[in-house]
Amino acid sequence: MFDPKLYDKKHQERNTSVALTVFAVGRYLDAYLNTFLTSAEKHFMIGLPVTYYVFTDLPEKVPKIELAPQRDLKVVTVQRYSRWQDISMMRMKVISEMIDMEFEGKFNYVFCLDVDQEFKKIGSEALGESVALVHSYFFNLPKEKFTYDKNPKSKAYMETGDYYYHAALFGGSLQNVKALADFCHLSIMEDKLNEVEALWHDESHLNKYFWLNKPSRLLSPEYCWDNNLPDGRNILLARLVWAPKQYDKLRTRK
Ligand code: 5GW
Ligand code: MN
Repeated sequence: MFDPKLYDKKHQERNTSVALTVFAVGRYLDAYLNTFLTSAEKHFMIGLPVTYYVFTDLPEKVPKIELAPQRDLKVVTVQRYSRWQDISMMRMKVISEMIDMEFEGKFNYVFCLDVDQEFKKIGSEALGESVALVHSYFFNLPKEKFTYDKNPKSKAYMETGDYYYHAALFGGSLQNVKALADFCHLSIMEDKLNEVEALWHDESHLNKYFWLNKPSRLLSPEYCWDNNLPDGRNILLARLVWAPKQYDKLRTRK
């Protein structure tokens, strides 16, 4: 195992600062945001300056959590799309715009996460120029099982790949995350023009991006583990865990 203190020391010397983006739109805010933020304050890049950017349609409902020194939280209002696929996909556009309008000059790295998860222990070892996460459902499966988009009409189409990446966490330098977000957003828009939608939405496009542009740092499924998986004995330390899915409650239309 690596020594996390060595990574922290390097980043403290370099004055590394990190932006963490998270979307909590509609019912996802009440269901997940408080656990996400309070666990991040305890277990995400402790010792480095971190600013949370919470994107929501319900800004007044963002929990007021107590922040440690050098930590900050900003709330950005976004529109709520009626289709959940669009809620998920529009994140790429918003992230790209934020990098240009807000992050440039303020941060060295940006990390983008799903809200339905809880931090256990993620340190500065996870930082890198271009960071991708191996999906915990596929790390021990053969490629034939990977759920890449298989429709040649979609921009996300890929015949084969190397890993199946999970879109619940990605990150890197501002420049690299901007390139990823632009690639995914433009591909999503082109698919819309062609009246197709990739199998797993933004995740399909992200997989295509990382197939064409290899990440510099690959995070193991420890970094986004689902405790319902049977092969947890191989996971020494679940560093981020999936919150229990509440699809019946959250995915039905009001
Ligand atoms: C709602 C219904 C179905 C799918 C997604 C949503 C949804 C997602 C939403 O209503 N509000 C919202 O903020 N999201 C954001 O998109 C959250 O940050 C969420 O973590 C992310 C991806 O959606 P997930 O977590 O339901 O997707 P999976 O791939 O983890 O199942
Ligand atoms: Mn999720």
